[in-house]
Amino acid sequence: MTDAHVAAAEAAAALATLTGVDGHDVALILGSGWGGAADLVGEQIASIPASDVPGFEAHSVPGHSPTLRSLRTQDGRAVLVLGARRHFYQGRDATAVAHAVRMAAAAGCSQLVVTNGCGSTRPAVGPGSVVLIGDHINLTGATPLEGATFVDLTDAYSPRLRALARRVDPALPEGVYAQFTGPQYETPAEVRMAVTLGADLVGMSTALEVIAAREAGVEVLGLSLVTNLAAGISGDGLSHQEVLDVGAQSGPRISALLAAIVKEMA
Ligand code: 8IG
Repeated sequence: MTDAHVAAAEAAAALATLTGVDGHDVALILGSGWGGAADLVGEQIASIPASDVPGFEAHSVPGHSPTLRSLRTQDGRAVLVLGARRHFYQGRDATAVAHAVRMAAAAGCSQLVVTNGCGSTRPAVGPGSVVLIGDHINLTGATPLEGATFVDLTDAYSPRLRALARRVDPALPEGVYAQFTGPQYETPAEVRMAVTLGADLVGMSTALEVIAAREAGVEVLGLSLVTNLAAGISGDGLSHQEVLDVGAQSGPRISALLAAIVKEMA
């Protein structure tokens, strides 16, 4: 066990004590636009400040209080909602980014649904589209793994869960997600590079979390909400307001989709 895994086990023990829920089955990371899904997934059993759990305390942003929530689905599964996502651009530490995922694995989660808001390099897949992540390209230059940890990332995004998601919504397109470090958006030249490399989606999260999940043997489903066309793809510049507007408008629809998918994951 590395220090990171010891820390994750300690966090999982604290999580069990503070929530009163001994083990969890499914973890959800709700990215930009996806926050409303938790209310539809199950009944809330507990909500605790993430800062009460070891490994989260030092990182919370003043004025912002991320929570860890425990939900119970109708069929009795315990769902852990990780509202404490840390981004690589907030300190450039892949271990910190992976902590919540590792805690979820230590808490018993065998499945992770990771969501995000992102840019699309495909004009036909515009703002408001939901895309199943089929694969990723890690452009951060970092990894949460340490030492000779040769994790297989073939089928990192579970073909079984992707097929399940397509049964819920047969029209879901699939794409390759490239994680940039951010926090700046890409230049148009960087977007062209990403397209050449095979990216359909560009964002600032997810790949490092998924690497940690796969190390832990957790089955992963990834869903992206396209909030904007990537830089240079449309004639216009990127606006953070557009990103927020698309997230807000799409919220109810994508939350219902995610809840329906989690229901089928039983
Ligand atoms: I929302 O266009 C969102 N996040 N890197 N590029 C990157 N991250 C994003 C984008 C985008 N839109």
